Amino acid sequence: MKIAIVCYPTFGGSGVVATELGIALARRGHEIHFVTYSQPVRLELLSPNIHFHEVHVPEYPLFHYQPYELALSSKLVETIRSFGIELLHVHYAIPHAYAGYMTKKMLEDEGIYVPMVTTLHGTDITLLGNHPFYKPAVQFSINQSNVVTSVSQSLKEDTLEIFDIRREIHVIPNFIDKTKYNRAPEDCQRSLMAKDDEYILTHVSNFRKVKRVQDVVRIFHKVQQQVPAKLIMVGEGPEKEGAELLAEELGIEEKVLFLGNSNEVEHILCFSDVFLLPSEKESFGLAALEAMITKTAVISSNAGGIPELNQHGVSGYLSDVGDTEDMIRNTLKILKDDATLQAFKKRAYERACIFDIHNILPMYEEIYDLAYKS
Ligand code: GMT
Repeated sequence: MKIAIVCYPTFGGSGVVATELGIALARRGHEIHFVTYSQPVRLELLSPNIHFHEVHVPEYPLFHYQPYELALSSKLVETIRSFGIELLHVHYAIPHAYAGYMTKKMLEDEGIYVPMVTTLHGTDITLLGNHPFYKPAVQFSINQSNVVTSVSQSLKEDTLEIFDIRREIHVIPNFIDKTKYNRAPEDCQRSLMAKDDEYILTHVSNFRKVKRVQDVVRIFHKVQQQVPAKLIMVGEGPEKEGAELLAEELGIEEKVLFLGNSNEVEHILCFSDVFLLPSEKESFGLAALEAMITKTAVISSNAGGIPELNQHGVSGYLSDVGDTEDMIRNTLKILKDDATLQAFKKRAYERACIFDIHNILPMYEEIYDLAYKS
């Protein structure tokens, strides 16, 4: 099938899922066209089945806000026409589903019919879509999609609660390509990050408020008082500075490494023991899945879709949002001896394997068939 994928090309989870999905579909023989404002960060290699079409938004001084949706839908119309695209898959409703709807309408005017699949990722529903400034447009464009998917049951329920949705929402969980994470332990250069006797705790996110990165630092502060440990913080975002300041205030700045955005998350995760995800909202928690596939136990909140991934007492532990004391206790339970840690690591890996791309990709292919026939 010839598929156009619209996504954010950045380090955010929705962009990562869209990119990995496109790469996997291309390997299965589909022709994939990414349409976005810059080359997606995880799209390192273009192949004969993968194309990238850049959306340019010229700066014009009259506009206080440059009209990205207009440029995106125009680019989509041009791409769909030129390449005979059969299906449009938009990731993250805002503003992609809206631009996708306009694309469909413009093409219908020329007698071209292209079905649209919209995948809801989380904050497009729970934080932004919810806002009265966006809500009518988001609800309308979700209802106008031929097929709607969400990355967890929890996100589906949130969507049905927040909006008046007339479409069925199909749950297709996020996925991982486990072959990308099969680094041998001797290739993991753990010594670069910590001493032999130190545990490594990791957090990866976009450092937005919902991630509660200060909780991450506070949990680590107490944990390192009990066991030797380092904390690796990966990502960039508005809350990063506050987390750095807190680490300084608590006198642990030498034990907390802020690495910024990285294309090598799997290298960092491969020497991690515990992944911390105390988020206030999380529709799925892709970063936790990436940690689990590298045999890292997860200490998380029980927000949103996280319990659909992290199993309490199995792959890690879940606590109420903000209950850092419980998260500290749970981290120490995992780190209490090597046998316990290894058991959690093994079970985290086994749980993550359920979300391997080979299990999830056929679900998307089924959805494409459904949309195509609609
Ligand atoms: O985590 C973020 O804030 C980024 C955001 C995105 O859309 O890029 O992530 C959302 O989508 C991810 C991929 O489906 C999910 O794994 C994240 O849980 C979700 N984030 C939130 O719901 C806060």
